[in-house]
Amino acid sequence: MAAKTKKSVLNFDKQREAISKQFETLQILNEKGEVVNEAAMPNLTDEQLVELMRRMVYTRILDQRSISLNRQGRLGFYAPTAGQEASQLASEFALEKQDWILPGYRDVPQLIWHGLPLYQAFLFSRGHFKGNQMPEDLNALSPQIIIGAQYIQTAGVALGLKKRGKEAVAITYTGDGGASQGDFYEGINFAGAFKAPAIFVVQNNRFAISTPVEKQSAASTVAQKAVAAGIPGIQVDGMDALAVYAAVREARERAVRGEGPTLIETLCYRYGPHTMAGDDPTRYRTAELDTEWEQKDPLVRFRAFLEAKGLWNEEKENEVIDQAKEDIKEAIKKADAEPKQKVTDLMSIMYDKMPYNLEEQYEIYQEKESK
Ligand SMILES: Cc1ncc(C[n+]2csc(CCOP(=O)(O)OP(=O)(O)O)c2C)c(N)n1
Ligand SMILES: [Mg+2]
Repeated sequence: MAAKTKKSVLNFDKQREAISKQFETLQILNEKGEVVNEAAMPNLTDEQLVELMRRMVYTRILDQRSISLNRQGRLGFYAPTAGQEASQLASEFALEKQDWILPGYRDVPQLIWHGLPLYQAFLFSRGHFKGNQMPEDLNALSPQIIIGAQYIQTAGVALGLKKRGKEAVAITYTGDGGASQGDFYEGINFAGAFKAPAIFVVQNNRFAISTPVEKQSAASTVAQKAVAAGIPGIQVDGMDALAVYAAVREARERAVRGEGPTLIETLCYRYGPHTMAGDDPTRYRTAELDTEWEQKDPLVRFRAFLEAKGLWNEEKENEVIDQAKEDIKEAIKKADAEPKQKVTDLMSIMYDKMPYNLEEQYEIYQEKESK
């Protein structure tokens, strides 16, 4: 007797189709700066719109100056940010002062706009411990270098805020590479289970150093990874400041209402190298891809949007550029004036009371440094 052909019980094509419909990209401003989604337009005053533009222009200048300062040997570790301004600054702009930021190494701009003095950002770049000492009124942890580790810490910080009854959220950032790490899944899963007021942002700039996103995961979006954790996920145009703001603001509102975390994937691009430590993007990205993304530039479209409303012009832009250059000059001077760090500094800031097994080494260094 011939065996009956068994009908497949899986229908992956149908599943995949349903997923791709569910995770369409949210866009409010198109590449020309035209509003294409009035219904999703966030509630921002003219002053707020102008302030957001000011921050993006300022941060682009800061990026350019940081790259030259690094080349002159006046800065150390630096991960370029141009191309990611809308993802970084519009998301921070949607927060309140009491909210906590747990950044990755590329997310220094969010710290600055949340309250980290510029000279401390430069000290962080130089590996000086004062760059990691957050001011009292700044709710933030130091930039994380271990990919994805901040996701678990964010679940913990958010749960802590909830347990203390604070009306605040914890937001964290990683890249597409980070979304392929184990810590990413643990973080969103734990936060989901405990309804922790967290916002998990993945800045998908398409590459983890040289590895394209397609090689990191078979999932067609990062946003859909939220489904397995039982939390909402959304993919937004990360070159569109208004879309990023709208998504983060809504995620914040849900979180403070006690409805738990949200995963937000921002589609963006870093124009520069991965870091200033010798990466050459021309070895893994084509000129065509660069051009394609330059046309989506977050500053160009937001500028066009504001100019059409009569809220922005060249004069305003030049004022911001001059201000940024002036501030950077002052901040570098201030960073230069900071005493060089000593080994004993590193030991004494780490411990309230020096552990007995380090006392001897501490004394040896004290002796060396006194010469
Ligand atoms: C756990 C861990 N593995 C590897 C590295 C080395 N590393 C540094 S950056 C990076 C790529 C991260 O890419 P992505 O998360 O997409 O962030 P992007 O740099 O693009 O912003 C890697 C693998 C690391 N820092 N930590
Ligand atoms: Mg990346």
